[in-house]
Amino acid sequence: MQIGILGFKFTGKTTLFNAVTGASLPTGQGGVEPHLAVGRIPDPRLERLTAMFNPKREVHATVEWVDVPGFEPSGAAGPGEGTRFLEHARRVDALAQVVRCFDNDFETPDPLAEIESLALELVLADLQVVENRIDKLAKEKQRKGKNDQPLEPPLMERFQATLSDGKPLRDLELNADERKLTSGFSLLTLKPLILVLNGDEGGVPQDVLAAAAATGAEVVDLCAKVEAELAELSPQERSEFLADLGIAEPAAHRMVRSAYRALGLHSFFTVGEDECRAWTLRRGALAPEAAGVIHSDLERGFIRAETVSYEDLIAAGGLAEAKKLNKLRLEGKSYEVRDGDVLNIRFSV
Ligand SMILES: Nc1nc2c(ncn2[C@@H]2O[C@H](COP(=O)(O)OP(=O)(O)O)[C@@H](O)[C@H]2O)c(=O)[nH]1
Ligand SMILES: [Mg+2]
Repeated sequence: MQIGILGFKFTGKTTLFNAVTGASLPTGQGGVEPHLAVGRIPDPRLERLTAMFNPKREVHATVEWVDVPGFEPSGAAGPGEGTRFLEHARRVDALAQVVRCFDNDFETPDPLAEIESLALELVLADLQVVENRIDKLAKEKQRKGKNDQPLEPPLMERFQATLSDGKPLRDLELNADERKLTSGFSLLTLKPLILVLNGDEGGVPQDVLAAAAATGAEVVDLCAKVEAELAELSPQERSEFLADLGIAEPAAHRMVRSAYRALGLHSFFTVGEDECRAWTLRRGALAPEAAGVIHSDLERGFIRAETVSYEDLIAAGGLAEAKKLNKLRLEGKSYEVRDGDVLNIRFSV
């Protein structure tokens, strides 16, 4: 899974990328190359499990982050001109737009204009894809007397109407067949979007927060510069620093989890003396699919999943105690894994 960090130049994209991946790329340069790195999904629950089991290893779930080259409104050429930026945006699974809310030396911030301008660019790029597709479908129909996929023309026309209205496609209700049909087109406004309002230490103005939330996107506010500095501290130093400020965890952690949720993902855990580990799972996935995330043998030979919720395990104080309290369940193939489930897969191959 990849999340693209997008936005105008000098909004703090690379600073945020450094904060979430632990990279130390130079900032303030408005670079043109994309950068890719893996970042952990911060999860305080995993830390508590590690404290309980004292394993040799603690392994976080991860996602890949892409620092996408800055978006530049396609001025003279007119909006909708293909940019390098769009190529990179098409390849990722979710979009995190960094919006500048802090003052820099040369321009006062205009966060709402940034949000609208990028949203429009994505809508226009999708409209072009959809209209090309409509042309192709019309030609196919002329040639063959019908379309191979009869569901597609009405769907594309619905898309065209929505986009022509200036609206993203992500709010449309699509059934499973329709989703499948569209999956090959890399439509940008179908991808989950989160808005990262990047402010100064003083925070982001309330009216900007409200206006961003009104777009329907998931909104997180932070100060990327502080987050990048926090990421460079040792865990010990970081908790002391946060405790001084009376903050439970870095804002970047909230941002990462929002993006993870927006992707339709959640985590389950495996625990033991060797390793406590968080694994990424599609929301809605059943126990055998979770087993398959660990190893394909576990999915193939799946028998049962010994399951306890994170909360029950913590409340009980250990696996043996949870079992005594009847909190350890044996779940079968049709069990839908919940966020925070602690699983032990029984299998035979
Ligand atoms: N005041 C302030 N400056 C920031 C913040 N985030 C980034 N910057 C600065 O803005 C400039 C551009 O940041 P950079 O991450 O390179 O932006 P990019 O072009 O979007 O990748 C750098 O000088 C950063 O130090 C922030 O939260 N507050
Ligand atoms: Mg950059």
